[in-house]
Amino acid sequence: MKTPIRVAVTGAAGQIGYALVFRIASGQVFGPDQPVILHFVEIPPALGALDGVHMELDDCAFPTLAGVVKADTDHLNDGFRDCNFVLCVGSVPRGKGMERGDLIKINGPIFTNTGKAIQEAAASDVRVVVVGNPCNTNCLIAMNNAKDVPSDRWYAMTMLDQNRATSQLANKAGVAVADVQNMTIWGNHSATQYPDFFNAKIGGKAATDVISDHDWLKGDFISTVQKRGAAIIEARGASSAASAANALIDNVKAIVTPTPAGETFSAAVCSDGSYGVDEGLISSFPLTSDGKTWKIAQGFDHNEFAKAKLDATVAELRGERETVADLL
Ligand code: NAX
Repeated sequence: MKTPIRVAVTGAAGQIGYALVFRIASGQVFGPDQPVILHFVEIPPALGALDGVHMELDDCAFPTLAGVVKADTDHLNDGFRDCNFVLCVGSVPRGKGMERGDLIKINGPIFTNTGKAIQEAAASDVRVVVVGNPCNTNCLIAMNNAKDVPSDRWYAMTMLDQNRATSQLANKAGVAVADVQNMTIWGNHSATQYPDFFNAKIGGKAATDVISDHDWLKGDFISTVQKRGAAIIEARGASSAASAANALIDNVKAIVTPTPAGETFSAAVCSDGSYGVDEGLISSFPLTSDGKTWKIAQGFDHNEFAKAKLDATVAELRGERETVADLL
């Protein structure tokens, strides 16, 4: 057996956590011959529920689960100790009447502590994926509070948006989802995100050649992807959980697996200035991975329509960075 890898999940007793941890423990993420030690981090009031999740994990008797470590948020270093992956799912949800700016201010301090603890306690090869919203800016805060952890180790999740967009395109074109490639999400994981159908391919051809209804692409397609989270809440009475956990699994797999030639995946990473996105912002791009680190794929063209969309989402990220400037 290989040496176990350690994977921390914050907010592990929440609904995404419940849809996530069994799949990691079962070997679906890192493979059937890779033991995993799960580290769960929760706020003190959720520790009872966390014990229940732990009991259920024991009851699955997964051969790949090599241990469980539990810590509360007052002991983050214990939670992240020697972890190779830290999946930051936990955060305070947006309450009724709460503005996005309020949410950013409430969650910001959580991520300063998260960043510091990752730097102090996690493994030297740690990679971090932030899911808890506002995920781009939470990731920015954590990264800036962990200056010794290289900037290519930080990701905020836009894979759920990519998956949503991929399904929409496949349905419209009447093809399998596997036929859709390079479906990139640009910018912020928010209603300003830009799902880039111009550079998407369907069966190797430009999506705009396969789908002739360009009004749909520019209108309903984009707004359906942007507002899908709200539509799920409306229909289910609760926010996306299984699809979010699934996207996180896709995201981690995309990070640890070399990307096949010609393909890309979306995640928000620290901008190097590519495509005119301000350096240092955590913004979603088309990426390739060599299994260890990422590169921003170059050569994606943006016409005037796309440039306006990208500018709007980057402007929002810039504004969020200003809101949390004192935490960076
Ligand atoms: P839940 O409210 O079900 O679970 C959140 C869990 O986090 C709770 O168990 C809570 O006790 C815990 N928690 C709260 N503060 C914490 C802290 N400081 N440290 C550790 N744990 C803490 O929410 P859930 O539906 O699981 O969603 C989790 C987060 O994912 C939310 O912020 C949500 O907005 C975000 N999402 C992000 C998505 C993305 O694509 N990036 C999509 C899905 C989801 O909406």
